[in-house]
Amino acid sequence: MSLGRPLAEGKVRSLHAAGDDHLLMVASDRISAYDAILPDPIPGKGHVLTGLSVHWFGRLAGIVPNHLVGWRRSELPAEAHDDDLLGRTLLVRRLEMFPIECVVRGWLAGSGWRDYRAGGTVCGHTLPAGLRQADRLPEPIFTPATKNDAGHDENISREEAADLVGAEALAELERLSLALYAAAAEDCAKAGIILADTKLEFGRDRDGRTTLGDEVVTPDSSRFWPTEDHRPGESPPSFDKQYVRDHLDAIGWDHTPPAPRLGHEVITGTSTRYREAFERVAGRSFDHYLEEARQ
Ligand code: Q0Q
Repeated sequence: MSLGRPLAEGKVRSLHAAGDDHLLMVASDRISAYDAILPDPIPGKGHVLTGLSVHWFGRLAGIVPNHLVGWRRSELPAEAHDDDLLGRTLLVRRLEMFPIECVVRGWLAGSGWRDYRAGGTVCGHTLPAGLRQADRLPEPIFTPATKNDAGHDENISREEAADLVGAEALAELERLSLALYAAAAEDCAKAGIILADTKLEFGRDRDGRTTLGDEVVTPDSSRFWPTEDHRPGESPPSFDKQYVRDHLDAIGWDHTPPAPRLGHEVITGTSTRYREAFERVAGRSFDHYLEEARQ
């Protein structure tokens, strides 16, 4: 039995209907770098990112309800019982998603660093002068974004975000996002990982309750930096994608698709980094997570 045509497909994940009130979210082993999907899948990546979302949904449930219904074989519909799907498939409640991405930044990187260099502000937050790339911010900031027509994230001010979702809803999304980031960043720090930023998505459930959706604090939705390698002023090494980026830079790829092949060593090294990220952040064996997914 297969899942059939997806309702929606992202770069590395797909959404499938599971009755009127639920969806199946399936994570692939595809990896993207410099906005391009690479031709070589990374074995285990989809399972690691799904396992991390399962971990964080449980860990953060005290702050806000979430859309996760099940992930073990016994909790999934028959069409998701394929051994290849177990551990990388979530059954979630359908939500009315808010049309903004709720990004929280504790450190200056990516588009935050780009916007700060251009004008000293990020999403309307005025930051101290003289900050360097990868500097820690005085306090975490809520920096919403929307998807533009080309599908790229566009940073917007909190006022613009309020125009999209309403002032009261935005205040709640900001409060929840900052609380979720603080809790996750504290856990990551204990695991020797800087959670530089994370992107969260929320929706309303059938009772109108604000509910955490999408994936949560994964290497695809967040920047994970090994604490020991952090050097302010330099582009920090990504915990999971550094082998890939170093390889692509070393062969001089100009970031124009199609992306080049990765080779066995980079693929294997990256697969190992994902398993390591899971075990350090979730504090449990990746193999045990896979066994539990088959129950
Ligand atoms: C929903 N997406 C993201 C996406 C393609 C994920 C719509 N619980 C939900 C969710 C969630 N999560 C969504 N819609 C209704 N209820 C999530 C952007 C898109 C693949 C995976 N889009």
